[in-house]
Amino acid sequence: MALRKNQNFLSTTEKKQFTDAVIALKAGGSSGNKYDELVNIHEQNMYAGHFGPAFFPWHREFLTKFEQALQSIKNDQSIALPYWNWAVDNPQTPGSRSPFTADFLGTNGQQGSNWQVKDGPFNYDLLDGKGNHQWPLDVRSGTERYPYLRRQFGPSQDPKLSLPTWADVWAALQATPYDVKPWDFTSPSGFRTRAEGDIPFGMHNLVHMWVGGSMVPMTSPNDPVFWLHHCFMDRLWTDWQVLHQDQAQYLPDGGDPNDPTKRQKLNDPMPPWNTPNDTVTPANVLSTWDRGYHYDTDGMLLAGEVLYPGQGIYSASVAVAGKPRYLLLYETDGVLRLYVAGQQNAYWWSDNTPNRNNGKATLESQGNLVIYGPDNKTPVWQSYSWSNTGPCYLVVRPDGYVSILPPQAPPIWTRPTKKP
Ligand code: CU1
Ligand code: CU1
Repeated sequence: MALRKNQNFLSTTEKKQFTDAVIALKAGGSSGNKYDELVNIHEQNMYAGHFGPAFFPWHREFLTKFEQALQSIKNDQSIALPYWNWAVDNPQTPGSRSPFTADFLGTNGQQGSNWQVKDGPFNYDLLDGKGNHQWPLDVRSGTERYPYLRRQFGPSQDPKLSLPTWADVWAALQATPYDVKPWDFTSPSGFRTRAEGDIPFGMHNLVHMWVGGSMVPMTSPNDPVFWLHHCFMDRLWTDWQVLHQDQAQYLPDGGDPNDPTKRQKLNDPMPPWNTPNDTVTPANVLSTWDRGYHYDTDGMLLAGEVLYPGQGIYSASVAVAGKPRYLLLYETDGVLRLYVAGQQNAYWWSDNTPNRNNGKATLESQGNLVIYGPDNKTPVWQSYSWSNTGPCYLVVRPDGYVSILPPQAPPIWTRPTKKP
C-alpha cells in the first residue's frame, strides 16, 4: 500500500528517490519511454479526462498508472506520489515549503532565458551518461517551440495572478452535489466544477496557469509538478468523499432517463481505458484503498510529520455506511480540534486555548505532540507524553479517539478522556 505524503515533509532522500525514479522512467527501460507515453495519453484524451465529471476518476487512474510505472522501473513498491498543497505551500508565502527548490523540482524559469528552468534535475542543460539531454520535452503541442522545461510563475505574468487560498479549498470541499447537469465546463455548481475550476472559481486550472510555461498546454505532464498538483486534487476528492458520505460519490449515475449526456456515467469506461484488456470506469476508482494507495492525512500522523494551519487527519480506513469519520484539525486560529467529519459546527475535543496565533503542530519522535507559535520555535501547547521506545505515531481512531502510541505498545496519550 503506497503512502502518498505531503511534499512539505519529504526528506532530502525521499525527494531524490522520487526525482530519480521520474528520470529513470523518462530514460526508458526495456519497455521504452513510459513517461512520454503518459504525456501523449494526457494530450490525446483531453475530452475524456477534463471539463466533465470524469475529471477526478480519470486523473486518479492516470496518476495510479504513473505511480505503478515508477514503482516498476525502480522495482520499489514503496515509491509513492507526493502532493503539493499550493494553498499552504505557496512559493510567495514567506516560510512556506514549496516544491520549487533546486534540490527537488527546480525553481521558477529565468526571465532572460525565455523562462527556461535552469536548476534542479529537470534542467534541459543536464546531460545523461550518454551525452543526451536528461529532460527533453519531446512530446509538444503545435504551439510549443522549445524542447526545454519552462515556468513563469503568476506574478511575472500578471501582478494580480495568485494561487488559490485555503478558503477556496474549503469552499470547494463544502460544495454539493458531486457534479450537476449539463456535466461539462458550463455546469454552474457542484464540487467538480469548483475544484476543476472554470473562472471565477479557478482552482485546478488556475494552478496550471500560475505555474505557467510548460504547465499551460495539454502536454502539461511534461512538468513533473503536474503529478504533485494532481495528487493534491486527488486527495481533495478523498476529503470530499469523507465529508459527504450522504452524497452520491459520483454523478451522473445513469439513473435519470431524461439525461441523455454523452459524458461518462458511473459505469462507463473512460478512454483510453476502454479496451478489453484495460477497462476502467469511475465506479472502479472510487476508493483509493482499492487502487493500492492512501494519503498521509488518512488515519495517522507519524513522528516528525508536521501539520500546518488548515491541515488535518481523518480517522483511518474506508468509510463504513452509517459510521461517522473523525477529523483532527490544526486550524488557522492555531488551535487543535477534533470533529465528527462534516459536522464542524461543534467539536468533540480541543486543546482549549482560544485566540492563539498559528504556527505548526508536530509529533516529536518520543511521542510529545507540540503546537508551536508563529515563530515555529516556541511551544504554546504540549501533550506531555513521552516514550523512550519511539518513533511514536498518532492515530485518529475509527471510534473517534485520538491516541499517541509507541511501536507495538499501548497508547501513552488518548483524548477525549471520556465519551461526551
Ligand atoms: Cu489533466
Ligand atoms: Cu491538470
